[in-house]
Amino acid sequence: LAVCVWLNKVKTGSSMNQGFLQDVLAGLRLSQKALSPKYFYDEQGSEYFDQICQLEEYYPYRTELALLPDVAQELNQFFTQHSLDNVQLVEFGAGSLHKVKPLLQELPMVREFVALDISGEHLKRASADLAQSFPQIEIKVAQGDFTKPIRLELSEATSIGFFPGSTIGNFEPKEAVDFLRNARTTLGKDSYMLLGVDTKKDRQMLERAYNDSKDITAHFNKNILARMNRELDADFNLDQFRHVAVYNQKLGRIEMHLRSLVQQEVTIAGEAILFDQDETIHTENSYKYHPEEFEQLASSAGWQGEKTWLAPDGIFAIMLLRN
Ligand code: AVI
Repeated sequence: LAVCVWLNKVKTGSSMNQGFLQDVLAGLRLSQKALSPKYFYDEQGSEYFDQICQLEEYYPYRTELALLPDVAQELNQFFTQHSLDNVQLVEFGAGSLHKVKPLLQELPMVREFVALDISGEHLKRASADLAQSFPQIEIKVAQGDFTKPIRLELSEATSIGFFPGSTIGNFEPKEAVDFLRNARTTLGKDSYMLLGVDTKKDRQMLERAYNDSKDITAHFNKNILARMNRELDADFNLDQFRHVAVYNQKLGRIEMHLRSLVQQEVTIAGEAILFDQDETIHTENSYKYHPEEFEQLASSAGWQGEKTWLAPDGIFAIMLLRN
């Protein structure tokens, strides 16, 4: 197998938990309680997310996946025209590695694939699978928190970053700029970046995607409470919280919250946290961008818009940026 676990576990067990506990306590001491959505993705949370991607209501996943074969074909032409015959693909937040397959199928110039994700076990399994389908490509996986600056020792090949799924929307716009600037440094001179961006659209379609009829998104959201119970010796009663997802049109983002149904006290690693009835923990933002708006944001991080592919009705965009 061509898989090599390369930067395996940038952060391991206890140091990861230490950071988790500190972030949780800091977030729950705020007047608007808040947790970072990156903590959704332990084993269980990554599994829930995979289930979300199979939901009829959750259009971003299937829409992007349907667009990718065309994108890949055009990228092939583009790389050929620009005589780029040695390319390494770097996926940020790689998760289950479903999205990279249509690219690898069409792009023979990709010799190396580097997958980064915060959930290492999930990624390791997925990459072993990928290696079987693409034995000619060198596959490297690294577990790490790509919301922070990272340094990868990349080869001399032309780098193309890949950040599908509109995960960029889970950053604050300012953090998205920081991420894109860091990615520019990571990927180096003459690199490219291919991103999935969920677009602004009517409220109904957006809110449906985050309030599915099978309640998988609710389980995904509440998993952050279950995870604190598992890892931080917390005593959240999941039945005492309700999943809430609404579109904040003014800020152009879906907001997910967990609303406390009663006044209650929860203990986390010995610290008592009080909840008023109806008080919420803000667990996620998912920003939506008009393509031009996103191009503007990317340009403030030093990237130039090269090409945009739009899904039918403009419900999702894939954008190629050039360093
Ligand atoms: C990973 N990310 C792009 C998803 C989103 O749509 O913001 C996470 C998600 N949250 C609820 N459903 C899916």
